[in-house]
Amino acid sequence: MLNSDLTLHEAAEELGVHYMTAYRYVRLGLLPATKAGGAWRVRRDDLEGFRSGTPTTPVRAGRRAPWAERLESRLIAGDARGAWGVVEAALSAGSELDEIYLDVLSPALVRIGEKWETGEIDIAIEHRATGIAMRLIGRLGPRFVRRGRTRGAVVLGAPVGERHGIPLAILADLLRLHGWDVSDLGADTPAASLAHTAASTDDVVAVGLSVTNRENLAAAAEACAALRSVRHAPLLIVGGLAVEGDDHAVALGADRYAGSATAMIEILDETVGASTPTPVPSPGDA
Ligand code: B12
Repeated sequence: MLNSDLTLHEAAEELGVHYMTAYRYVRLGLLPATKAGGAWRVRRDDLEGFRSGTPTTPVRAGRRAPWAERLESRLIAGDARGAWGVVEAALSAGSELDEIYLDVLSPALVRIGEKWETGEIDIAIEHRATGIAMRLIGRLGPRFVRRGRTRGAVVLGAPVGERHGIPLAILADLLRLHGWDVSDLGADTPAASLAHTAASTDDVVAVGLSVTNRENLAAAAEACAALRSVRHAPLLIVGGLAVEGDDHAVALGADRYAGSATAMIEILDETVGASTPTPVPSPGDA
């Protein structure tokens, strides 16, 4: 009987809380639960784990809460509302917008990738989790936009064949937060289209190319060559899991390597953005 499932009503009763309170725990990712036949089920050991866990709140303690694990659990369960609940709870507990991407969503996706790689979860679960992750990014995106004059335009894209577009979407929002006007062309962009977009206006100061899958490195080199051929070629920065560092980036035909959004922001600040101050968020932003 130790690991027998409980209904949410039974779990609430054992915890001595109202059903809706228990439901809220599930939605916030605090109490692991799965949905079977339209009803929530809670494993006994998860209930015990929850019962013996350190009480959460106040705000500072909340910042250290394991939001990534909670989000991972909601993503794997296919629970879109619960996943958004975790994001909201993390924000209410004091997490910054960039932390939601870098310390909550990204580690959750990495863990999901590992679980897929080891066969712990099926590809369908990973695809469903990815869909929810994209919807979370869609909901958070507008909060990253800063008012006022932008510091310049940046074009982002991935080479032909590269289907990992989430890294770009995250990178785009993080750059927007720092005042850059970003055109994210997303995954699988033809080299000629990337080059055309980069050349379309004079205010494109940089292009960021993301390569996750090593099989797409040749296409990345082609994209770099096309971008190099445009008049007033902007600064070309490559990054992503498939790129091994500075020498590799230069060998692909780029100017610079950046392994993270922070590194790219620093490069932009040093090279093209020194004269343009970061717009200050207006009250009520984010
Ligand atoms: C979601 C996902 C998918 C989705 C992508 C959907 C989408 N719209 O993006 C789908 C299902 C399509 C997919 C497909 C595949 N995937 Co996949 N996928 C993932 C997963 C789970 C999450 C990816 C993600 O968004 N990560 C979170 C982001 C934010 O992290 P990130 O990539 O490190 O990006 C950050 C930094 O690196 C940096 N960065 C990234 N790019 C750039 C560029 C610049 C310029 C800069 C400055 C910074 C920068 O900033 C980002 C933001 O912080 C990862 C697991 C993982 N470890 O990430 C596997 C993973 C990337 N996939 C993998 C594999 C093997 C595949 C497939 C080959 C599987 C298959 N056999 O079909 C295909 C390849 C498809 C293709 N041709 O591209 C492997 C890659 C191994 C490798 N490096 O070769 C991983 C690591 C899974 C694993 N553990 O094995 N995948």
